[in-house]
Amino acid sequence: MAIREILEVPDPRLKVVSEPVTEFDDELKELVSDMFETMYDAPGIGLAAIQVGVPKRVLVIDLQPEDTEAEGEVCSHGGHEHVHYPLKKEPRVFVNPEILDPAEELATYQEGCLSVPEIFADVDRPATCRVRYQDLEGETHEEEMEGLMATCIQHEMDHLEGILFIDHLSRLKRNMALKKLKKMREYA
Ligand code: GNR
Ligand code: NI
Repeated sequence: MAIREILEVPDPRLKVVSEPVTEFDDELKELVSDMFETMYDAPGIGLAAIQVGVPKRVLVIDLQPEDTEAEGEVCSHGGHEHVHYPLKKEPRVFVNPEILDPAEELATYQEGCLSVPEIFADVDRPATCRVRYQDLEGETHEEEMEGLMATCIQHEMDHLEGILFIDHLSRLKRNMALKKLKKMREYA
């Protein structure tokens, strides 16, 4: 297990179209295990192999919902209180994923990307979709996705085609985002 380096814009490797996986071997399992470790460390809710420089059609996702069944920790600041619950681990692996029947209805989420640090922007995407994918053993599955899961898998699928969420913004907004990132790096 190892944390791998996450590529950031403007690394040209982020524009590469990733290749299908054909061997469901130990190298694939090691890649996926490193991708989880890298994603949890970042932290993020999804990661595509190309973000660690491997041009293969492999995604990992863990939305890590709050475990409201578990004991929460009361946190108070600024006069109001809220409860923090531990995060539930729900690791998912998608090999050679395909999107089937995306809904016409769109949903808007504020997206971010580990390869475009500190930048957040609203992106519209089909609200639901079906995903056909293989698991680590090469078995094929199909699943209906909605909500944040649908958005996240579409964001990750874009990485496999060399597309970043900022590519969905107007040129003006994308240039503003990239300028902001450049400024932040100057002060870092
Ligand atoms: O951590 C991430 N959060 C996120 C939020 C909204 C929509 C998509 C994402 S994916 C992102 C991690 C990442 O860059 N995956 O490629
Ligand atoms: Ni991303």
